[in-house]
Amino acid sequence: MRILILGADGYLGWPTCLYFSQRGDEVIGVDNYFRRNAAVELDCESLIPAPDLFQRAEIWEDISDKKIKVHAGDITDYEFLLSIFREYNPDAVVHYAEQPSAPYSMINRDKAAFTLQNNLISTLNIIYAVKEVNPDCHIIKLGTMGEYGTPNIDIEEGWLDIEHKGRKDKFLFPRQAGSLYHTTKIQDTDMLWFYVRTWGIRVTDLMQGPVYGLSTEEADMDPQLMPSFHYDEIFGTVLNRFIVQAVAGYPLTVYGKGNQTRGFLNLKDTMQCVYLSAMQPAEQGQLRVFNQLTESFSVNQLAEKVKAIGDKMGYNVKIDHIENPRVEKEDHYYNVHYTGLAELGLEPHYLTDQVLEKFFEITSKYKDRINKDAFFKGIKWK
Ligand code: USQ
Repeated sequence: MRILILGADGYLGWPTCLYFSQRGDEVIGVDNYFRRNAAVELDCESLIPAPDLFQRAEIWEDISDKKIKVHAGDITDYEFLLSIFREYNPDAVVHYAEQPSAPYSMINRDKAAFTLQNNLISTLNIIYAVKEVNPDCHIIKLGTMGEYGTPNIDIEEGWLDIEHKGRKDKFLFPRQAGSLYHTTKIQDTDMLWFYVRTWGIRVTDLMQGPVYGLSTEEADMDPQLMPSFHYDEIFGTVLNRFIVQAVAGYPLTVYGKGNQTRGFLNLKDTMQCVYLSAMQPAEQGQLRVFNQLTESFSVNQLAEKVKAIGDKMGYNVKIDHIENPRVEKEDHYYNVHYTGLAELGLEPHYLTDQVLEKFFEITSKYKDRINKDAFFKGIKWK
């Protein structure tokens, strides 16, 4: 398969390039280095020093004898994206090239406008490039579980059957996001659904929960192949933050009551989910939605797990409850249905004590690089 990975420099993008390449697919990776630049601007750089895409591709080629073609460029520039599609004519495109942070989108008007512009125009450009170059190309879009919010009913896998005044129909499951970033993902879904209905394109929308971890089969071959890894308030997801906080001797930053519950997955499972979706594509004229998570935890449960393993390893972990900077429900119902990816063949890597121990071991090697000022800057939702 010839696969185009947009956002190839990121936490998920780079390991995805390696995963497909290792399995014999032809990989083209594109990135505009937005996150690298934003991390410098906001003083919250990756824990692990990540060579740039060109250097990484060379390191990978030396190790594996496999080539990943890389391009630096901005896919909101339609001519640039079109030139990539024309040059490679991919069978599938994976869209990670979005501004991925809820706190970033809430910093100020400019960051909000950037998030809207980047996320919506990049998605629109992909749709147009697919139509213009190869309408059969499968779009794999990273959505988020945060599109659904925390409704007081079960969360179905993308769609909801509704009976109203004696008539029945099927709709996208109701969406109600908790940040402007999450809102752009809803808008993406709506836009993709419109073009699926209108142009008959094929789309898989992966509603992903927060991802944790560092280790993948390929990244474990050489530390220089590890993903960029953020533990700061802006780009770090909650469990990744807690591990690095524990290693640094910084009290774990549980926001508010800590009963907020989300669906999580191991980085290794993100790779599997995207790969399985690519190998078993959506039909033409289908918007296929999968809920991409393997287990649910509250923030308190995660903090307790990190403390238990951290203490066992001699870290003396403290847990702090700080005023919640976000506007979100701290007590809520959460029951998500997710069978689609398992049916495609997903074999989950659960959050075991061994996984946590290994996570501690890897991050502790980079202890000297931890910037404690990045743990909490206090970006408030209002
Ligand atoms: N939280 C804390 N303490 C922290 C950080 C977060 O209590 O130090 C809480 C948050 O308030 C929230 C939960 O942990 O209730 C999850 O926060 P998060 O920062 O791990 O995740 P989120 O901002 O929702 O975004 C992340 C990714 C995003 C992805 C999303 C999936 O950055 O790209 O879309 O996870 S989901 O959360 O299901 O919407």
